[in-house]
Amino acid sequence: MELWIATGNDHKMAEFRMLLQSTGLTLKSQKELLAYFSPPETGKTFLDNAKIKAKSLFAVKPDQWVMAEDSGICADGLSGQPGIYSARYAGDNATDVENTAKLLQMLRIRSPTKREASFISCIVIRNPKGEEFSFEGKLSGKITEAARGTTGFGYDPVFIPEGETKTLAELGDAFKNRISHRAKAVQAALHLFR
Ligand code: ITT
Repeated sequence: MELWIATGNDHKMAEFRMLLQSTGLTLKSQKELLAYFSPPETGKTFLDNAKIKAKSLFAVKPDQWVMAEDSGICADGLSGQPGIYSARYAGDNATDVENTAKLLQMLRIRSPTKREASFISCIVIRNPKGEEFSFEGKLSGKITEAARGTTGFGYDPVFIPEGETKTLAELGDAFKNRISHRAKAVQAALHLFR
């Protein structure tokens, strides 16, 4: 069975491949479609945005299973920011390095000591009947004062999971995929594919 994933983010796609390996599903990315454009993420919550992405891909793949995810990092010292704006925190076409630099700078200015944060992943799945299912995963931890490590993507170099001393980007992909927000959300969804 095919599962179409509504993401243009290759790092997310690689993680989904690892996390869904045991299901035997054939994962297809929106990038395999000619002229598919991601919809504007106009929602106010992770769930809203994941629904928008799932609905948009389902419109062109109505006879398939479709999955979308919206995710981000919420810093307690910044009242939950950047949250749903994580991918574009430093501007619409910002790179991971620019977004991460902005997060460290904002914490330095507004909240140098309160460094708790969490990653959130919200997954929405639509089946060929058009039924919709949603799942959430959370990973708590804290934000470092400087980037460390080379694996993963996004804010991984500045995030230390609770109970650890290294950043996600130092702990490596295998470790991340055991404990991440995305792993937890996928785990909760697995029953749909059994
Ligand atoms: P799609 O919408 O096409 O899936 P995207 O990267 O724009 O790709 P989001 O809108 O969900 O995805 O934004 C997620 C951002 O949150 C992502 O770009 C990172 O900056 C951050 N993020 C999410 N999960 C992360 C993770 O596991 N590690 C590090 N940063 C993460």
